[in-house]
Amino acid sequence: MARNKIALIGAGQIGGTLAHLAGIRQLGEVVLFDVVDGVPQGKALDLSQSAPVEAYAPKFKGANEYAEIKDADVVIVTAGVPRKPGMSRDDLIEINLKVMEQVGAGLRKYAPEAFVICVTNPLDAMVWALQKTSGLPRNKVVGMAGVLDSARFRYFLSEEFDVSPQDIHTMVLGGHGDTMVPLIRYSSVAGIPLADLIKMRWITQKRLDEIVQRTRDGGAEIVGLLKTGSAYYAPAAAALDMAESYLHDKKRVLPAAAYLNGEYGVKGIYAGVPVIISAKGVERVIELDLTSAEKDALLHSVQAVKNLVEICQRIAPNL
Ligand code: TXD
Repeated sequence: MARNKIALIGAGQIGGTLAHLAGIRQLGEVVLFDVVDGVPQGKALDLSQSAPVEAYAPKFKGANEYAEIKDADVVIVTAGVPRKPGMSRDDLIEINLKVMEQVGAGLRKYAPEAFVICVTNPLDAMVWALQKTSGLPRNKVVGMAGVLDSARFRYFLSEEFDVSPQDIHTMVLGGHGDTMVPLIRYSSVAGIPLADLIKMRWITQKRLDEIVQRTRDGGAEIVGLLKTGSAYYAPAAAALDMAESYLHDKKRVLPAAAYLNGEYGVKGIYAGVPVIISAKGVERVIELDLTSAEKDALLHSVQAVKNLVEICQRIAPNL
């Protein structure tokens, strides 16, 4: 059986972690691409040398030429620059938009059939730009943020309740930024809604509000600690879950930045919503029956994404 090919555009912190996890999860052969000469090659060699110990069949390659990503099944894009302390995700827009133009051209030429997961920030605007510049079908280009934001929410709740994070389900909608919308009503511990857990005195509303805020600030908290960059272990794990759902036709229901074509009353931009990811790509956008307060919060977040997309269009009027 032919192996799947996974191309990682950007061989930095997240790219390297993605390659390692893809090896451990035996997802297929991995090509690490970067503009910096030597880094993807060095990481690929290092990873290949971990194979005898980890007991996986190695097939890692480092590259500086887009031709090497030819016919990739999945492409995960982390190319660009990350945040430093004091920066917002939106401060990255100008540099990373140029990067998306290059990556889009590479995808168009060498991997037009791929399922593409964008991770680069500011996420919702960059995935929009990547779809435009690559010209790939909208259901084959998605952004990763919701799985990470939900995982952060799950972890904080698991700490609070002292239960396994595995038994916690959460849903985070909207853009990947300060306006993201962690949905309390759709979050539960083994099916027990958070509202019931308040009644059961497991948590107070005030404490829950603090955890929601910590989730919104989850990325900045790590940037503040690391000082030299942003989170990479959890983002890589989250992006690979999306890749696996596509490669193995798992039909996972995951929050992702998906192209909205009228769903939630939004048209023409990407924003975080629950989707089903199958071998077809984004098979379906799930339209939740939101309360008016939830809908307002989502539309507020969508407005923040629209503002970023407008900045992109001012910088690159051809998009
Ligand atoms: O939830 C999410 N979506 C995110 C997003 C969570 C955490 C971090 N997120 C964003 O991912 C972050 O703000 C950055 O925009 C990306 C990548 O983060 P990472 O921590 O991996 O950044 P690095 O280590 O700086 O790696 C970026 C690599 C680096 O090796 C550069 O040489 C390379 O990108 N790079 C390029 N590769 C290809 N082509 C071009 N043009 C290019 N420019 C830089």
